[in-house]
Amino acid sequence: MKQYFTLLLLALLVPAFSFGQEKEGFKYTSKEEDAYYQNWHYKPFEPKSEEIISGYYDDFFKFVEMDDYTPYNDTLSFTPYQDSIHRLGWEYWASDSIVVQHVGKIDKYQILKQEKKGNVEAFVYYSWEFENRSFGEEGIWVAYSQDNGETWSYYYTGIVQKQPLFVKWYSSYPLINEQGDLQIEACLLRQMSSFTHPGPKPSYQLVKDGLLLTLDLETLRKDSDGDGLTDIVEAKFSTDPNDADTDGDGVPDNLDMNPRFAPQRNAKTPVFEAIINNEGLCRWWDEEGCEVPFFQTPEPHCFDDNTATVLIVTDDSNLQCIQPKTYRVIVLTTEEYENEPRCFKNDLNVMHITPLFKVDGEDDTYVVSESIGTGGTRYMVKKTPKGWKIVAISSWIS
Ligand SMILES: [Ca+2]
Ligand SMILES: [Ca+2]
Ligand SMILES: [Ca+2]
Repeated sequence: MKQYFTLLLLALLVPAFSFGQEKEGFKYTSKEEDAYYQNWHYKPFEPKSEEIISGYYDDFFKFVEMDDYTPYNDTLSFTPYQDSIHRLGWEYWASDSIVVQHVGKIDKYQILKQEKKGNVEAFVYYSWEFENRSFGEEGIWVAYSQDNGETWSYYYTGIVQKQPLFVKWYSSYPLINEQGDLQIEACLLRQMSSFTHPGPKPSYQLVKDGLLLTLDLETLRKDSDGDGLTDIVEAKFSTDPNDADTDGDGVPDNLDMNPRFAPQRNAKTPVFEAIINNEGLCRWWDEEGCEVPFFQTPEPHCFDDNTATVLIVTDDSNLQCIQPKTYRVIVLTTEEYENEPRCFKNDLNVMHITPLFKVDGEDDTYVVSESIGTGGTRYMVKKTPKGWKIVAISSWIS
């Protein structure tokens, strides 16, 4: 959390820059690259219609209208715990001496609503793990303990706050119901303006108030194919909830760093892996010895709890089959992405990587750009007798 704010702060301070390493008088222009960006269809933000919002259904959880409810209130921004931290002011972010308090493994700062009933203790919390961080979106998760908080299980609900369900953390309605399931008041909001970086925040219109959302444990826990990813997470990843190994490469979905595409490597694949892993990249003055071999096979690497998950939408077969180390990649073709069956398409954190574009007037030389969040880098890629020499030539942070 603190790191996230530091990153945001850095993002505000650092403008676009070039490394000044391009050969003098040579700009690595590429007609292929120009054509790619000319065909790039930027879609400006448009609010969804009120009809779409009021007709919203959640793919997994039911909500019902209630008569007696806590009205939507857009002036309440912080939970009581967050508020107490904000009163400490900037010192909190600037100092490492303040110990962040946790419940289970979750920072109290992320907790929206918590309750204890007999041996059961549960809370609803925010996490950014599976959301699009460029948009600052907050996923709704549930933590559940049946032994007085000794051991905890954590479940993703698939709900993204305000997209369009808003979960009312300030509701006075009991969180744990008679069946031991979770319930929380909610409403439907319509986003009226786009996310901008660094701000201001988007505005929202209340479309339907007075809803009660039930987060039942059976649905939260359901893992139809037993691969360790719940059906809800598989829907977010566009993996098969009824097949433990979606791409059939022998690595189960929960461990696979690229669960949707089996490795079918070719000579260009290691270029994309080097860029994503930030490994094997050359400095400009390196004459030799840092090439990435053409058919380099990566060490087997499996997902662990510290691995971030990103979405890459691409039709480039060289890129689709990568086996990265630093990120778990969910790769969709543009057609798959356009036709996703989910009711509301709330993206994972999006990473953009272009294909390799041939540089005009040079042999065996390409440019490629990669970006995630608010920053990106453009690389020159040159074929050498042994492999690929990859050099960062410019970078930007907006
Ligand atoms: Ca599963
Ligand atoms: Ca699966
Ligand atoms: Ca697999």
